[in-house]
Amino acid sequence: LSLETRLHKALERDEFSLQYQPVLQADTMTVSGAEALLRWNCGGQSIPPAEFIPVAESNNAIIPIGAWVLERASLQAAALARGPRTPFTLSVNVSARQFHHEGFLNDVTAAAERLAGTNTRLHLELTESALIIDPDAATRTIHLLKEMGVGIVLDDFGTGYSSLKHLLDLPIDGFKIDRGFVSAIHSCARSRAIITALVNLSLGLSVSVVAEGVENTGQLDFLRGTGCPEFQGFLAWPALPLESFPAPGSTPR
Ligand code: G
Ligand code: G
Ligand code: MN
Ligand code: NA
Repeated sequence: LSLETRLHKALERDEFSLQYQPVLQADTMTVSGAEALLRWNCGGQSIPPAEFIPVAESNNAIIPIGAWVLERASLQAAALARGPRTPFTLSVNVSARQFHHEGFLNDVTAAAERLAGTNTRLHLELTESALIIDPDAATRTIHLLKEMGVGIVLDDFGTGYSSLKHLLDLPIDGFKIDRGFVSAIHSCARSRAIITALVNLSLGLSVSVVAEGVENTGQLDFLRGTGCPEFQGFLAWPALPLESFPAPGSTPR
């Protein structure tokens, strides 16, 4: 069977699961949030999202799959955040097609209602392609999400069709620094300059910024020096099954 065919049956066969990568405060090394990452176990074989998400996006399977991700993540949020003490951010990736689909706002509303009255804030991670497909529709949707208290974060910021005008025109709550920049911190002065500029931009705009793919203390020390407030990466934890997710406020090792 083709990947495409298997993907259409994967939901009814209950082959998807979510893992959660901890997001940490850079200064205290404490857990402050989680990014939900989709996993597909296809007949005992784990297929990486980089392989199946593009296929799901091209054949619209991403619509029911994306809805399932929002539902599952919001149902599991209480177990991740564990009690009303520490503010917690749950980040969910949203593909451009899903974002522009008619059912999307209903799915997010249902997810936001599950989180209401908890300490958990919902952030949706969008790539800028979602803003470019139909800028007027994207603007309307983002304003509606904002009214719901749902945050919009630009994923892989600076790697795609980045336009600083998005940050000017839209009520964006933050962006994520792509791990390509982070992995080059040690070897590339240009990467360091770009990261420094991105962090300064986020501070000037009073929006959040999370550095992705932090793998060693040298990278973390550099990021701290720039004032980057949050990070995720193998230095702290990889994506984990729900049962292994550390308590908010805890520190690795
Ligand atoms: O976990 P991993 O590094 O393999 O994820 C690779 C990429 O797949 C992520 O950076 C993300 O962009 C995408 N991805 C993971 N989970 C989801 C999801 O639930 N929805 C969408 N649209 N993309 C996801
Ligand atoms: O596409 P997106 O950036 O949303 O997803 C993050 C992806 O990066 C996930 O697939 C996750 O497994 C992967 N990842 C997370 N931390 C690290 C890291 O420290 N190093 C590397 N190489 N990959 C990472
Ligand atoms: Mn992401
Ligand atoms: Na990313």
